[in-house]
Amino acid sequence: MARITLVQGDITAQEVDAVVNAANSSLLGGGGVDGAIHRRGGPEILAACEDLRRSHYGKGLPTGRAVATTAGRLPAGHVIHTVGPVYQVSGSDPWLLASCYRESLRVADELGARTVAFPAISTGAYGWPMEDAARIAVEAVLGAETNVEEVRFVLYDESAYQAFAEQIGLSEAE
Ligand code: AR6
Repeated sequence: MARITLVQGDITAQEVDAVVNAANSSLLGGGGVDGAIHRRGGPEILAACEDLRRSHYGKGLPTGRAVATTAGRLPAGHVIHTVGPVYQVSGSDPWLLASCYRESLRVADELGARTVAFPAISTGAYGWPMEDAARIAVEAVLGAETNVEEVRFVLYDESAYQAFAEQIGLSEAE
């Protein structure tokens, strides 16, 4: 079982074997984490995503799935792109959000990655409430069978950090 660590900061700065991108199905970029990863990682990542669209993912990457590319100029070894579900007040499927974490860890295992950094998938543009997303994320990671040794959640702000800290039983931010 992977050890969970928490960091408040920018996912593009993480020196890990793989960083996970909160992408969209097009794999062709966007705002938030996705925008930051492509900006800092450079055009090699987009070129790899375009190749994926031409080959295995002609219709795009389905929600809840994950796929790896180069990390370009990022300090990480690889980028694992996953597509979170859009939150809907009328009812959203937590299974799909959990699937993003499980599938990303499965891809990380295929890559031989031992350290993987995740953002809080779906909690920005896709609108999933942070506390609920944190619970789903931590449960999914703790329930995953993986060879990954460290899962690092990289939270952008203090309230996101606190939401994850509560889920893993830390009372105070360090
Ligand atoms: N490092 C860590 N966390 C960040 C960073 C960063 N550099 N930037 C934002 N966050 P989002 P989503 C936090 O919107 O909700 C894109 O346009 C942010 O505060 O990046 O899954 C894609 O192309 C929030 O808590 O991802 C898709 O179209 C969390 O990361 C769509 O947004 C996720 O926010 C995906 O939306």
